[in-house]
Amino acid sequence: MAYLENYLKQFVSEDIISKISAETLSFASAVDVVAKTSPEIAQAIVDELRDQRNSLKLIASENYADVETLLAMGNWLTDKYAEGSVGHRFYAGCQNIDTVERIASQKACELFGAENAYVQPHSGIDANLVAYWAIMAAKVEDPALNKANVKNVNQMDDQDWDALRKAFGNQRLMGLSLDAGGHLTHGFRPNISGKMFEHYSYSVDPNTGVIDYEEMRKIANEVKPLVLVGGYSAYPRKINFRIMREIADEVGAVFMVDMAHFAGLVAGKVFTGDFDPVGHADIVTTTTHKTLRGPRGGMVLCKDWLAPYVLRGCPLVLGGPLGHMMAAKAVAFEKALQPEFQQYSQQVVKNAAALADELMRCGATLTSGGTDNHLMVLDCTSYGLNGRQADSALLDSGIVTNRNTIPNDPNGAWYTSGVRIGTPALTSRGMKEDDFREVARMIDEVLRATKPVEKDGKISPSKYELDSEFSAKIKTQINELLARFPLYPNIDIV
Ligand code: DSN
Repeated sequence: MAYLENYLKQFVSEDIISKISAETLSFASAVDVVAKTSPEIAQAIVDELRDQRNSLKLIASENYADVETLLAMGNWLTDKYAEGSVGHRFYAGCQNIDTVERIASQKACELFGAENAYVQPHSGIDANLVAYWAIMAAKVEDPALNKANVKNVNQMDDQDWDALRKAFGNQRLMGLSLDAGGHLTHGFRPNISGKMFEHYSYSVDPNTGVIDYEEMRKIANEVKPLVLVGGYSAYPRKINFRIMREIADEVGAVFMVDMAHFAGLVAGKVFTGDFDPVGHADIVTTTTHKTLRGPRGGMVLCKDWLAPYVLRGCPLVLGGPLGHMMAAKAVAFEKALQPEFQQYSQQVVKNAAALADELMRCGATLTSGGTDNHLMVLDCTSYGLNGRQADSALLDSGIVTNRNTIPNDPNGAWYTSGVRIGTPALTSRGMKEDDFREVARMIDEVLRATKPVEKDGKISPSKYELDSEFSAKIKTQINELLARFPLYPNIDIV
């Protein structure tokens, strides 16, 4: 394919064409065309690139999608309705969406060694909803389990679903507690999963900060959950999925893993054997934009017995599939299949280890005493701060993190006592261990320089003092560091 070259050849010589950056041309043209109708939106797109370039992004769930992935999203695949699944659509003319979805699913299966992949979910929440309804639907149709004798899922009305919920009685879900790093969609009340299921938690050992599998086994035996969920959004350690599989089998639970945070570490073969969920779990959900570095979206991988139900995700739970996003997922999976992605994933973990080590050398406390994945949770109380004061002070100095609970957090989910720090994004920029050690020292310096503010004899939970000259000095250091690692160097539009 040489669409650009063929077009330009009409106007300029091949020598000039060879000097043109296709990436710059693509994005510059796109922004200019958008600007004709919506100049403010075009400006926001350009501003976002500038802001991303200038920030020290340590949000553990964020990354920078590859240029190919970005470009695969902005096209007319978005214009097609394609409810249903590959070869089985409710609309005519879906041949190209079929191609896109089939390739994306095949690549996902290849990447993760999965029996089936469903690439339609628009987000991680959607992927988890598809998984939960698929599990319930499968149970309905399993005569050994269908105590309610409810109908085929396609014929169920509201009363049937209601009867199903009541008949199961033990429609319980057990996942990692929120304060220890679990996710809202793992059965917590603010999310619909907390209304679909009676929720139970397992947690971490208070002394080690690491998941206590024997305690998990004990609770699972008492609760007998329908679904045992593994996975997290703020737990800094590997999880042994072989042990969780054993526990699920012991209590007759479906074993589900939400690998949204560490999918890239699985794809990159950092987490293998007991720590790779795909061989162990019945169903695995993920987002595609975190460590996996793809477009913003979700995906479900499952064993054959769940596939007929998972593939009904649309229209049971999801709206029409997003063809342009599935195209970008296919591109991202292809990129993740390359040896460079394995090197990247290994570097993410090495960088996290270096960052954690240097923070602790400076005197910081990390939950569980460190990390063996892409993230860590820094306990800010040793600096006399809560999470909100700490993440705001860091942001003032150009360091972007997010506040997070620590296990049994006395400050609750709003103020919190910790900040979550991750390495995927800056590793994509090319930073290595020594750079992250420098980052660790800057974080420590900022937190040491930040002081809580007393008001009416009480410490304010949100106010703090940080000398603006000091913040400016740190920002200068950050700019110098970032300048060594240009973001999207082939795009020259800002
Ligand atoms: N918002 C994601 C995160 O930051 O971990 C999880 O949904």
